Amino acid sequence: MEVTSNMASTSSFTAPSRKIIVAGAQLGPIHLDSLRSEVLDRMLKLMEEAHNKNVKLLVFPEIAFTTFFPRHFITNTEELEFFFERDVDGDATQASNMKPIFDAAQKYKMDVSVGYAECDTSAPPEAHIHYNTAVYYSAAADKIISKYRKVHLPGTFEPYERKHATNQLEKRYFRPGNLGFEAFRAPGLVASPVTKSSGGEANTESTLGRGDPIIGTLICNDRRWPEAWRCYGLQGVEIVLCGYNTTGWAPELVGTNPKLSSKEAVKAEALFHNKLTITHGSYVNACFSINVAKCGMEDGKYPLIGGSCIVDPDGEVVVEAKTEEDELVVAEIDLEMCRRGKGKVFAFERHRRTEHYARLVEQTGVVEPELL
Ligand code: CDT
Repeated sequence: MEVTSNMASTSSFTAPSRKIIVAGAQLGPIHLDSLRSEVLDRMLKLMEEAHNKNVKLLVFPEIAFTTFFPRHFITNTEELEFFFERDVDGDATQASNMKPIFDAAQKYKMDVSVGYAECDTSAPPEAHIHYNTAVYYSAAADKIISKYRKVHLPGTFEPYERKHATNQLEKRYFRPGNLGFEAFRAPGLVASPVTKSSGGEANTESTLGRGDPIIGTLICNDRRWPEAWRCYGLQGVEIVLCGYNTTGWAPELVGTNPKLSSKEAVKAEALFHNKLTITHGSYVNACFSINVAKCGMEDGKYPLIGGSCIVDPDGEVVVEAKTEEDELVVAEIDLEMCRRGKGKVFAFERHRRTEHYARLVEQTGVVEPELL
């Protein structure tokens, strides 16, 4: 039998490498009075460093260009609009703060995912329709090939009553994402992928795990929701990208364990919960994840955790940030590693029991069993 490039299961066939050098570009603190141009310079510096390390896919955090403004109660519309990026004619590659990022990505032939506060310009400006968004720019396609809008918005609409509480007003400033959890394939990242034009057909035995990488995006709080990971897992996701701004101290929001006696212990717990969610999500969906913080003490007194890391499909942390400053976390990942989990313990088609999962989509809050 003749061996063709899209035949995975023939014994004499050597599969092309599916290794990619990927990185998270952790950002240290950004303050209310930080200049956009300074932030942009920091981001471009990280991109240059990534390019020097031959990175082909780079992930920036959630709301990368400004301080994490949802901690502030802002009632003046103009003041609030300062934090939002406007797509020009629906094309974020032209948005003024973001264009230099995509230009550099094209120069370096590097894919980039970046989080930002989006003002939806397809609606009239007075409507102020805002989302917490991340876009994925593909260098090979030279355009944005995926947009994701954060679904799970944490916090409250009204500020907390306690005077010095740290607010989390995402429910006030953003709408819940309306684009769902749509995985996508990114071209140009692996050698000789099976494609439609090479005669491949998706979801056949011989093409599974041989196409262009399958990617899904989460934003911060989304990572705490296994449903979100599973939506991507069910699309065969191989890399999940997740930027975050996670507070190291906000008892009102987090429901901090009252036994923790110091702010350091509370922050350590926040770091632990971060790692718990991303290692779990990566393991049970047999995928890599690139998890990237904006971190450090913002606006003088609001701590954000670091802990940016790349996790493999076994749930192991491959590389982790050491600082709470601008820092790259880089790893070479082999997508072939996803096949083991996807083919065995998490072979969904063999082991899932959807006849028992109706509650997951029919019910939102908790309904306890009848009292005894
Ligand atoms: N930015 C963001 O989504 N922050 C939330 C805070 C929730 S606190 C448990 C997060 O999940 O990190």
